[in-house]
Amino acid sequence: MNYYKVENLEQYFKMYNKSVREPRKFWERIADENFTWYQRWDKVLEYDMSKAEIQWFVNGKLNITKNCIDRHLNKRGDKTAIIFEPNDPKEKAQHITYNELHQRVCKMANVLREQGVKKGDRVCIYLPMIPELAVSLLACARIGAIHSVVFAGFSATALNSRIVDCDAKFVITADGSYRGNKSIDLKGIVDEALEKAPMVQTVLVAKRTNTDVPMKEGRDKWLQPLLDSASSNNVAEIMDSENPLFILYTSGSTGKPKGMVHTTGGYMVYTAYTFKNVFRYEENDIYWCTADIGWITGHSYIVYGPLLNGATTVMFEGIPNYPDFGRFWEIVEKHKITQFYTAPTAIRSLAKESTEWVEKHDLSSLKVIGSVGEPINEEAWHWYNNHIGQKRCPITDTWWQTETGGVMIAPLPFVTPTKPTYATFPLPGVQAVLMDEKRNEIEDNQVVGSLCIKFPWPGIARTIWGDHQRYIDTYFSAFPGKYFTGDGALRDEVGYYRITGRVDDVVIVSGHNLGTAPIEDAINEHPAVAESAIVGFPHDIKGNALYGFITLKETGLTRDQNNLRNEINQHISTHIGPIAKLDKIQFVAGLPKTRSGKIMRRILRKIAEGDFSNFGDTSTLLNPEIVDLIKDDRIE
Ligand code: 7RM
Repeated sequence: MNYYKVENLEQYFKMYNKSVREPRKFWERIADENFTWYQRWDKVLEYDMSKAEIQWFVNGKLNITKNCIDRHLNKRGDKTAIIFEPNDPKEKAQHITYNELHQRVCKMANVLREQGVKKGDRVCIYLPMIPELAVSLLACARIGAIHSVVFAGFSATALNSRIVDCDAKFVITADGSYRGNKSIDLKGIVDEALEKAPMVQTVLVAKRTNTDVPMKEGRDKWLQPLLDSASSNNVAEIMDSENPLFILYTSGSTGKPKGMVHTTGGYMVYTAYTFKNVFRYEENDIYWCTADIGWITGHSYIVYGPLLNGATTVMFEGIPNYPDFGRFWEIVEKHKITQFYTAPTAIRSLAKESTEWVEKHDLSSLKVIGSVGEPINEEAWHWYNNHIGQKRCPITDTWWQTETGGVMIAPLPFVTPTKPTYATFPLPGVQAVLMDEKRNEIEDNQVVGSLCIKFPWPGIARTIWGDHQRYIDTYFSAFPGKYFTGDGALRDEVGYYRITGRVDDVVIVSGHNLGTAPIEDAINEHPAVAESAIVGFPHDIKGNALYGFITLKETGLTRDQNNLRNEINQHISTHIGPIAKLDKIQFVAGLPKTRSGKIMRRILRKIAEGDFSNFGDTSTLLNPEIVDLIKDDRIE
């Protein structure tokens, strides 16, 4: 049996069972067969869940960039590692081979060393989706510096708090960035962020928009001239398995963002293994994940996972609707994409538009399509399946988190039969369980519980930067001995998991526990509805009642609103039950979303309650202006 890649369902069960019986042997074989280590580990795993202390491949020595790049040079030196597809379709795409990537990463690594970056230093990377971004991550990893990428759509305030939190002395940014027909003054945002970040000594500035930006003497340096004079010979730092590779901030539901720390050995093994299995990757595939590298999805499945497998990975600078709604499909056709990985929010936004945008393009190169980031509702699943996968390409609905490092639950394409809205089976090596309020494992089907993982896997984050106690409290306290995901899920009769949404998205109405996600699913099936978000609000009689914020498709905008409200409630009644009917329905122009496409329900909850006092940290919102609009039209 090929240990690395599951070929059929029987093998899946065999491997799954083996991974539960002998987890150390299971992971050891994967780590042994597929990577270059300077020194093998003494012990596969050491852990104590009560203290949230987890170590994988203890005392193993490696450098992840040796595995991402150098290891491929003999066989794949001239193969394309990265295809850069610019924002403007008229600008030529760039094909960067493994040899070229090696050169560029070595040069950048030398520049960083010359600038004084040492092993263990934090380097904040605030770059658009240009090749320098991937190169910067890898250059940090090469010299043992800890990268902390901040998505280049975040505000100065958000950037500042992340720089300060990890005490980064170095920042890599660009003059500006392109996004659709807009350009953004990135350097200006950095300058503002640094007003209150005195620890930053050096800012390296890449050129993208060629705008004239102020350069602060002694602090700011243009990157290109430094790269031009740098040597392309670089000896990689020898890293311990458990040395931090990167910090990535994820917003908690309250409070300041959490700097999740991932370490080198386990993250490498986990992203490589999951990439190959989840996307059924084969040599010469052209793989495209539409995420931004500023998110974990981009770290694990644009950069590390694909490169560890010697794959060709696409970096797209632009957005789905520029210059028109066919951009994604044009790119699929142009680069003959074989695996396409995107988020439900993107799928829904494109599904609103005419299917002519899809039909204009040849999607026959596609083999596998994936979804990530939130539960994919039934309607979006079918649209994706019918129009993009053309019923030929299995959809892999991948459930995972910043904290998990890589995919945890997902159908293996051509192995696990798909089922709309189900993420299906946990991957071999992932011991998922559902827990009830009494902290007992749920054995029954169709019962929603708290999704936990009861054994460590190599990709798990090791701590929250600077706050290990918060790490313990957030993930290891609710269910002692287990990692608590914060998500609710149920299992069907064959053992498929369906993620029902964050556990805090449950509202108790007249004593009934109602998950808001299934109600949203039902509403979204109404032909006039584009998207919806449901929250609870206090109600004298029911305890809580439901408030729906709904955006309409073009066809819905001209309808009589009260008729539409009745229809939507009727629809909920027949699909879920009268108990789930909404007390208040507000049609809105948009929903407040984080920059990664997650609806910020916390704000909607406050609006529904009529509490406008403090919306908390809104610096991660993509569309903060929508909040006031929604507030003004609130239904009493
Ligand atoms: C990869 C990523 C994590 C949260 C997670 C879930 C939700 C992600 C799915 C999903 C249902 C999915 N990391 N989530 N994937 N819910 N089905 N396939 O998104 O840290 O940014 O978010 O996203 O609630 O806990 S993340």
